[in-house]
Amino acid sequence: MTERIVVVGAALLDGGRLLAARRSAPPELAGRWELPGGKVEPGELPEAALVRELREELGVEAETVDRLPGSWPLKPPYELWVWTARLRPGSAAPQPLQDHDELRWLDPSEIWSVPWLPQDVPAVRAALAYA
Ligand code: 9L3
Ligand code: MG
Repeated sequence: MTERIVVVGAALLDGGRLLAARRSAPPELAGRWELPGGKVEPGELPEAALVRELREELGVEAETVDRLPGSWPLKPPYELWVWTARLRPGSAAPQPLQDHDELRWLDPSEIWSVPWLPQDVPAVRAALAYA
């Protein structure tokens, strides 16, 4: 079986800045920064999964905007699909509620100032074009 499992990630944008989230778990990923998100559950639409993950992980109400073309390999059987996203009016500000211990809104000039998960780097580069 080589079934792929889609992991959805958000390039959450606000005023030209991109939200980066530092993972606190699992230990092998802790300290690295990522686009927040997670696994799509069986029967779930990817965009709905992303809205759910952002609610669970960050406590925000968000909406997806555009899917970035392409997908990026993660540890098998996972692959990463990314959408640009924005906070809905009235959403709470993002907080690290689960799996993260720090959040940072990065200007395009600061994007490479944090150690991203290596597997997120190509997606972050693609997301920059939308910032
Ligand atoms: N992952 C990598 N980059 C990302 C995300 C959201 C996830 N931007 C990897 C980390 C885990 C797997 O995908 O190995 C599942 O993610 P999660 O459900 O632990 O967030
Ligand atoms: Mg996650």
